[in-house]
Amino acid sequence: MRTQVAIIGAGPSGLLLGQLLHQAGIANLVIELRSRAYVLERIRAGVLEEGTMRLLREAGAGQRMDLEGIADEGIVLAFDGERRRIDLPTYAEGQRVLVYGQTELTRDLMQVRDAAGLPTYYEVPDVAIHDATTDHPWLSFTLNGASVRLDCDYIAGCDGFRGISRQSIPPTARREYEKVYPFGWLGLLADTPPVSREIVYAAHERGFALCSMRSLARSRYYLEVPLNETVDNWPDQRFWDELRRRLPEPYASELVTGPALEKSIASLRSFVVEPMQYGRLFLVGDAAHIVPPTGAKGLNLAASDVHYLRSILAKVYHQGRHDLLASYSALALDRIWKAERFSWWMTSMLHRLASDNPFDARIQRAEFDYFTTTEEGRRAIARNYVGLPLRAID
Ligand code: RFL
Ligand code: PHB
Repeated sequence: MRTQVAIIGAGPSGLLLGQLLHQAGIANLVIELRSRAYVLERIRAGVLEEGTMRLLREAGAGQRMDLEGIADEGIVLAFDGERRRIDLPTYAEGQRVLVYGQTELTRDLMQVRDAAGLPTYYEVPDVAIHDATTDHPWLSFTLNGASVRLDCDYIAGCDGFRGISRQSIPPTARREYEKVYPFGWLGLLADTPPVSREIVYAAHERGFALCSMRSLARSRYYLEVPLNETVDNWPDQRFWDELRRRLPEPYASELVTGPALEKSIASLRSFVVEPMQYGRLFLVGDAAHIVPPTGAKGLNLAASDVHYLRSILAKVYHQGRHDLLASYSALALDRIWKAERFSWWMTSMLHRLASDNPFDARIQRAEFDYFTTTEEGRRAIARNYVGLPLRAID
């Protein structure tokens, strides 16, 4: 088999990249370890930046997003019962964000890929990368029980944090930066009306809580929990009681509860690998970096990597600009490190830290006051939250 760009992973990075390359006239094939249903069942991100929305529209996958997504013009930050709203358009040059579930976005991308008749292989084990530093890289994998060789010009490693792409780069050719937080997020999805039309980030002495949504009839809530917690310890009633204790008024009294459709615990991590390329292998999205979900940046960073890689590849194929290939990692990392900083900072300000030192708690409070009450503080939060600009490639 042969294609121009072999894409490993059918998450948002792989599917978006595949569609945008196709529109630039570049052939590609997507290979995914899991089944289509499994990929669609993962409940993850919910907040899209305007740059991400533009890319999805460009990929022809923006129709349902534009109809069903919930535009969010503000976020609410709370600290021990006190609420402060940050108006996004006021402080971020008219920009806002859109609440639209990653599950829906993935479904839309799968549909446009199917409609364009582009090849995606699901449930493919044993993917391995070969000859990445030569002009003739290739993949091997098992398809319907048979060993297959896929020759290509370039490989996009879009296989998430636990994929094989990053691991295929020799340890001497990469450097990893990591911070693991001593808490996780317990998430709950329920068919109840969201307690607030805008996302609420609430710091509380019992731990952080987040109120989000998937639609005006479906809520998504999170609670900070110790790392060793298990979902079994959290029957629905305990979750709702704890959430109510951590939320400020009027949310605490207005919270509508109901049976959980899904409950899961995610650990929190900051991670970056440098560089994000090795010969003709390019890492995209979670394969190269992870942020704690507090800034809602993970999926949006994946989209910005896609923007840089497809812009470069389009110029390589259509204008012979091979010189641009070497610039991918540096271009992507510039934006990634700024989003890493913002996500780390939001996480540190709003979570009950491992430290029991009352000094740290006072610093968190002072930070919250400074950033939510001053013009420059609000501007810093809003501009980072709606997403820093994507650079054009020339
Ligand atoms: P994914 O989504 O992990 O997809 C990778 C795909 O690769 C497949 N794969 C392989 N395929 C072939 N061969 C192999 N050996 C393979 N190994 C793995 C996997 O099966 C999978 O299908 O990575 P991608 O595409 O880079 O997308 C990244 C996003 O999914 C991620 O950044 C976000 O979900 C992060 N995130 C959030 N991001 C936001 O922008 N806004 C948010 O509000 C937000 N909230 C969140 C989040 C992540 C969360 N969790 C659970 C980690 C909230 C949570 C709770
Ligand atoms: C979500 O809706 O799942 C969500 C929203 C905002 C975040 C993280 C997750 O910061």
